[in-house]
Amino acid sequence: MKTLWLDRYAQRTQRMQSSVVRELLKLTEQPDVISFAGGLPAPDVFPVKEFQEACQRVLAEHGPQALQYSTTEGYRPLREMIARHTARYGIVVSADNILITSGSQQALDLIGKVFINPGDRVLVEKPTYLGALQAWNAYQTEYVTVPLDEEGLQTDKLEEALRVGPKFLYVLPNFHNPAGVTLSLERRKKLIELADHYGVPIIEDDPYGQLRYEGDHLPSLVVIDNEFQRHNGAPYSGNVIYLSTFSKTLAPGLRLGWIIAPVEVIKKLVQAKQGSDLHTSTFTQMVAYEVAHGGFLDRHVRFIREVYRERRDAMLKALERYFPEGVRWTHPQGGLFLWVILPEHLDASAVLKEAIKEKVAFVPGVAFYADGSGQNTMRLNFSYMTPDKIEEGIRRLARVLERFVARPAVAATP
Ligand code: PMP
Ligand code: G9A
Repeated sequence: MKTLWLDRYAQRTQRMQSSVVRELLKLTEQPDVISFAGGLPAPDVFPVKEFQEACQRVLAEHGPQALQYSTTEGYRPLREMIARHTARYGIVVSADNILITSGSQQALDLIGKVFINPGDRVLVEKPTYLGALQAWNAYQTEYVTVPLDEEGLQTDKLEEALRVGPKFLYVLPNFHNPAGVTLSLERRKKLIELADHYGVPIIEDDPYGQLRYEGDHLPSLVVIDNEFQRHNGAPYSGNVIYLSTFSKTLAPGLRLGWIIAPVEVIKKLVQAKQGSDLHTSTFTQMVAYEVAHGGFLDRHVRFIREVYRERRDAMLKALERYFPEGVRWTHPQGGLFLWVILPEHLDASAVLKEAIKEKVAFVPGVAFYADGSGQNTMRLNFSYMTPDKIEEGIRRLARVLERFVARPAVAATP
């Protein structure tokens, strides 16, 4: 294409890439494809009727306000409701510590805009959420990585990475995307202690914390940091910025997330957001508040936990039954994903090409690695498909995998 534009792209665009999940979404929208790819909530649990009624109430009772521009910080009753909800989990903040964002994806972008200079290092887990990499690649970020295992981030490997002097550390303690693992309490404490020792702040991304299907709730890093700082005799310092979203508990089409941070940081993030979109949709915020407040959100979360637990169990059962020997996977206690590790010599991207022909899709794990490794891994989502589709999809995928596993490893050229 000959155009005056292409050679005028800014340097920061060089590492921008299309999201693999977003690209796969186009393909998996075909009705006959069984998709374990996108992190999509089950459409059959969306509270459509409640939204319909809430839209009518908002328009009838507050129509002009709902259709007007509003403050960048967000709709105050919604922020107050979020503060009440998080207080139950020990995150005690006021509405002034909360900024409503257009999905927590925007929160990641605003954090990049506010904190990252070209060439700055950010410490991420290996693997990590690909949307964070996509947001921060645009700010010319370099990454330092620390691997995960079944108990989450391997804190015994953290010190070396912290010594490099990262700007901040990005971590997903609950039901990790993509790995499905949960950071143990002991490691949470170790993480806070080490981050404090090396003076590195933390971004805690927690879209799935409420979606626990077994085991006990573990305290958020914000809570552990708060306790730790007090033990040191200091007041709460907000060393942890916390992100969450209504995408997985209400509906992702709302594009409603939030950031919890110290008031001074919120002020800077507000300035960054003003340059992006002025504010998140007034109407959407008011409707979400109307739906969620007064106990509905709690009831709804209890309901979707049941639905997703059944789907997770259906997937685990099908994996046991159909997947070939030599393939391993994680056992998530919550969230939307589990993580599959293929024998070392296999390439999950090649498996995907064959799987698509069998009308089943997943995300090859490599997209979640800041260092381009993880070729032999794949992410499976279990929330989007019904249990019978899950069983059928895993059966198809197993057929494909069997062909790969049966092939001898390609010997290295001497
Ligand atoms: N962070 C993580 C870890 C996620 O998994 C997602 C969505 N898949 C997001 C952020 C973005 O979510 P949203 O913008 O819909 O709130
Ligand atoms: O649709 C998206 O891009 C959000 C989902 C992210 C994911 O699948 O991890």
